[in-house]
Amino acid sequence: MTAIRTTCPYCGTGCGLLVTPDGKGGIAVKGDPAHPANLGRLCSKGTALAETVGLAGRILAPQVGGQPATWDSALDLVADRFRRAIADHGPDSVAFYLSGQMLTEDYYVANKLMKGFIGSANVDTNSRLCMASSVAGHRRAFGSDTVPGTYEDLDCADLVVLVGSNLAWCHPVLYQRLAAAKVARGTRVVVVDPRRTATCDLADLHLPLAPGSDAALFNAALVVLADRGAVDARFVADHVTGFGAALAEARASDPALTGLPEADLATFLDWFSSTEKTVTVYSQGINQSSSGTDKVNAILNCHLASGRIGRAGMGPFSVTGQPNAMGGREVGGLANMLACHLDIENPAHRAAVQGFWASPTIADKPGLKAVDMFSAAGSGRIRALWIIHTNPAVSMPDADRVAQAIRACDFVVVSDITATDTTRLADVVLPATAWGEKSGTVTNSDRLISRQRRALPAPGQARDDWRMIADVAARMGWGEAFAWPDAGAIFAEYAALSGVAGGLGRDFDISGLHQADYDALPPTRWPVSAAKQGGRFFGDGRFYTPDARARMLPITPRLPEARTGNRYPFRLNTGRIRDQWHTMTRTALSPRLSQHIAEPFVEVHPEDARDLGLAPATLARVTSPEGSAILRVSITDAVQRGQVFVPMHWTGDTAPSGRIDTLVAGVIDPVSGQPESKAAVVALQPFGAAWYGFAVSAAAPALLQADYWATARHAAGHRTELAGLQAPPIGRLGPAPCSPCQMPSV
Ligand SMILES: Nc1nc2c(c(=O)[nH]1)N[C@H]1C(S)=C(S)[C@@H](COP(=O)(O)OP(=O)(O)OC[C@H]3O[C@@H](n4cnc5c(=O)[nH]c(N)nc54)[C@H](O)[C@@H]3O)O[C@H]1N2
Ligand SMILES: Nc1nc2c(c(=O)[nH]1)N[C@H]1C(S)=C(S)[C@@H](COP(=O)(O)OP(=O)(O)OC[C@H]3O[C@@H](n4cnc5c(=O)[nH]c(N)nc54)[C@H](O)[C@@H]3O)O[C@H]1N2
Ligand code: SF4
Ligand SMILES: [Mo]
Repeated sequence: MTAIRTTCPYCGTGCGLLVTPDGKGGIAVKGDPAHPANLGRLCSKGTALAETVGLAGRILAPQVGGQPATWDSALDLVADRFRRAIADHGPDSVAFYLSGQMLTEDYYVANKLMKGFIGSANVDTNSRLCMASSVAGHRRAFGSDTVPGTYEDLDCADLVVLVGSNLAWCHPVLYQRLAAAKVARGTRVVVVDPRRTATCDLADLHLPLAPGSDAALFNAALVVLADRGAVDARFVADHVTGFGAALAEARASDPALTGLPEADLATFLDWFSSTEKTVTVYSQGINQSSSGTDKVNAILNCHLASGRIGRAGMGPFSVTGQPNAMGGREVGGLANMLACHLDIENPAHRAAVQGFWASPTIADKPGLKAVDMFSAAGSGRIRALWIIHTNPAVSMPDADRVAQAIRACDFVVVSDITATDTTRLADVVLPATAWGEKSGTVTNSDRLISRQRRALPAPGQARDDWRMIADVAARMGWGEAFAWPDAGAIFAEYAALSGVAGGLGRDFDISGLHQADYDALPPTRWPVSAAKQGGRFFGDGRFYTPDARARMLPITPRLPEARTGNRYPFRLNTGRIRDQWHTMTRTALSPRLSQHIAEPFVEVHPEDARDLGLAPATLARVTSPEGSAILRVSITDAVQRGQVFVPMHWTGDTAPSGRIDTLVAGVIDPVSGQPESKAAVVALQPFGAAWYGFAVSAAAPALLQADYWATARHAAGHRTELAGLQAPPIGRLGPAPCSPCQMPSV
């Protein structure tokens, strides 16, 4: 069979793939040499895609109240419950919680239904946990959520500063690209991260700054740019406002907040001030912070002051996490945006969107952001909630409370491909087609719009996400406005709306793309319009603010709050591992990917481990004011004293006591509403297991009752680690099933 050109469903690098179906439900996957994002390269997760497309565990039919149901009865119920909530309690009593992994077409339909027809802006997305601070920082500085540069800038920069980004594990193909640039032209690399990560292998300098102190670092950089004559006075005079106030505030801030050794700080400031071709890449170490938006603006200040923006080899570069995090921002997935980078607060923008949609209404104020949305679901303010393509019972901060809120909410619908901690709390579960079974577009970190193309048939009764939403819209009485025959027709409508936005002077304009282009659409960088094609933004010094000038902001560094004195003396940093994707519903299906790290862990500094009496490879109990977890101890000086690191991936299905978001407080950035996922406060103690064990089983273990267990795919089936506080009675360990785990003895 011939290979189908498509795009990887994992990270925002957006690698192109060549997928060849074998005709028996399987596929072979290769990197697409013609895709500009990866030029044929793939990472471990992309390479293992073929191992994760089987139908094991897939939801194949709608379920109502845990029982199989027909599509008609399930969709009638969803439409009826949403309609009743709106009639009785108003449009703001319903909400959608979406995902940066949805296709642009799915997002467009959901956003149109909620903002234009239901008339509420209660449509938010897991991008609130991910990109919201970057979005808010961009909008404050540029007047729009615009990523100025492209990946080519990494190829031709002289200095790349990676801030709060573990690129080696989280954007591995970009990391390989940077490594190649370093070999080719000696690019200097600086990693700014409290933790020594795999990415530091490439670094000429690692700055293990104090958690949350990035704004103090970039304020220091701004001062040095000014003092060493590296400010682009012309650019500032012609195109920037706020330089004086930002510099004054930067001078008032104390670089010692970073806790960095003076010599390392001085080296960084030397390199940063003297290298014109500097790209500052930033990710969750910046965004997931109670001062995330300020940190973003502290970085943008430096690039604006030095005029290092919009030209080859330089610029601030917020790399996106999910495959369509960028697309979701473009299409209006966030509760405080309209489609196509139009502003909800702007009456002319609202009128333009409503006019284009010929819709009965248009949301006129921002809706609830993720953390508030789930609080509202728990308190009865939200009566009907539809969760699509995300697993908030695991990934939201204060996850037990979020699970409680989903349980308490009158009516919850979840669209997923497999059973999860979230689907188990839903009134209605709708089976979605997965990657490989559906068609649409995604936008990656450098504004390339790429096609995902169908390579496999839809299994069972699974339906595309956009179609379920359109089916419900039709049942709510709006069939005509939601009557697209296919994803290409949705894209065409979206592209036309972006032309309206372009006409209003917005950056996002793809009106040059038409339905006829859709099937064969090659990776295409936006904008695509009569006025502009691809390329970088802001080289001409024109920004999207009313006076067309960028804004520098005075930034006062704010460290994470102490909250609870000495009872919780450690900072909990959380993040990702190389071979698992988020809540593991797909990557954990691959034995190969499970080999890298098979169990949740807590990284502890050797001196802290000694003081706490934690021995290597034993278990620790980690406690916060919100909850508690049991994790395997990994002793390493990659973390600093007083800090611990735990991965975010494990769930009720894979290691119930390793669900780390049950410990993370719902503290948010006041501007972006993004949670501080990287600086909770915790205490540690030995778990004190009376016994440890492991089991290898052909089938997935069921009904595990041990105090601690974690299970992973293995070449032989499944491997499960177990431990308990009480020694099992000796007599029970005979031929009968092992009592702690209820598994046949092996
Ligand atoms: N393998 C894999 N890759 C992925 C994903 C995945 O699940 N697995 N998910 C994708 C998604 S959605 C996202 S958003 C990206 C995330 O990509 P990254 O942001 O690179 O990943 P994280 O591990 O969340 O966090 C990055 C680093 O921030 C550091 N950090 C913590 N606090 C601070 C701080 O105060 N300042 C600074 N400077 N750094 C700090 C952490 O130590 C961590 O190493 O990854 C994408 N890629
Ligand atoms: N402590 C801590 N928490 C974090 C983070 C952190 O760094 N630390 N990072 C945050 C970030 S950046 C992110 S992006 C989130 C990610 O968190 P989530 O979005 O909750 O994680 P995923 O596992 O990607 O969830 C995707 C869900 O969609 C389902 N799915 C897969 N394909 C399809 C499909 O085609 N259609 C539908 N309808 N469903 C599908 C999957 O089975 C899965 O249940 O986690 C956030 N939470
Ligand atoms: S780098 Fe990201 S997009 Fe590329 S193959 Fe790996 S996970 Fe997929
Ligand atoms: Mo993310």
